[in-house]
Amino acid sequence: MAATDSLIQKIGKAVKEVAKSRSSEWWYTPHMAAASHAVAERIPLVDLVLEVRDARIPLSSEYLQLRKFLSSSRRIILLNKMDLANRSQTKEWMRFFEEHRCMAFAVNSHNRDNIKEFLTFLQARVRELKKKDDHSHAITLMLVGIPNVGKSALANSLHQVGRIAAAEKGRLKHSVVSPQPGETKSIGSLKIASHPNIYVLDTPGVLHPNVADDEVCSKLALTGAIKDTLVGEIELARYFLSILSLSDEYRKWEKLSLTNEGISGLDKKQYPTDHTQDFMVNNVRQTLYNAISSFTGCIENTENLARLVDEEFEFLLKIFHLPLKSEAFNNYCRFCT
Ligand SMILES: Nc1nc2c(ncn2[C@@H]2O[C@H](COP(=O)(O)OP(=O)(O)OP(=O)(O)O)[C@@H](O)[C@H]2O)c(=O)[nH]1
Ligand SMILES: [Mg+2]
Repeated sequence: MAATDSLIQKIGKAVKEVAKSRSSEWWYTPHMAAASHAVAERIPLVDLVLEVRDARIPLSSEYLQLRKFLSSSRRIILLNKMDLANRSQTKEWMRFFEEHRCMAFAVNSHNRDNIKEFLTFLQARVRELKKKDDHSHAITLMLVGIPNVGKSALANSLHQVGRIAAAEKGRLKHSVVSPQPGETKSIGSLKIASHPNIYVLDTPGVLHPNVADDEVCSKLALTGAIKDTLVGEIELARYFLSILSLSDEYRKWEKLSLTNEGISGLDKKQYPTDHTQDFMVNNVRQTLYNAISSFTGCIENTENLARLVDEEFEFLLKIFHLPLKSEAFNNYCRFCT
């Protein structure tokens, strides 16, 4: 998409700069190298590998190290965070993987019914495996993937809906889930079914040692596989706003019930305070909807798109009560010129 090219290049360049400097927070951290080795050692030992990808970027979030290991019959691709992806595009991706003879399943780790359905699918797969290989031992599945795609959330959800005794659920520890990439540092095991016993291994997220191309870097940064601070939060926000402005997604927000005055214009008594965040989200959406739909220039043109994004930025700074000329924003403007 030509209008976003310069942002993609900037983000790609920022990631490459960090990778070159090899600071403690670079693209491929020492703990990733160790984890990559540990995961590779276990691949031949486990019964199935569940490769978790981000449903919004199913190709860019591939765990590339798997390519050299597996026949597709021992791998299931999971498109996690399906709730954040476009539904019809996810269906197309599922068809794509089917055509490429890859087993794939779209999931939302936060949705209990969806996870139950997935567990049933897994148990059926395990029964097939047992028929073929006559396993008498417990079955082990391993979750692998790049950082922040939801491996630990999925491991916990499978354990929580797991077909195991209540006492086993209480005793076992859970994986730590975090919005920051790189949270899981070691391999952990959770039981998810009995008769036969099925265990799932949660593993640390690992990127490929070679830095990806600019567009992949940008997508990984935007969806949270790379720390925002590594890339530059303002570039990322601009990249997100550009994609949003060029897509039709914002049109869904037309009918939001907030007034143009936003939260400050609401009768706060009507709304319980613990829902403030929902109203903030609605307020942001409505503001962006108004900014994009009232913009008159052709946004396929790079300069016009940049102008629209500037306007959106100003509106957002107002909503969040941030100073219009913050130091970071000034530095960014200097960087752009
Ligand atoms: N909306 C949504 N968020 C999800 C889903 N699955 C996980 N998340 C969120 O994504 C973030 C990352 O989840 P984790 O489970 O910690 O990801 P991870 O792959 O284990 O990350 P690392 O341990 O860093 O490799 C958390 O904020 C989760 O709550 C999902 O299906 N939908
Ligand atoms: Mg994790």
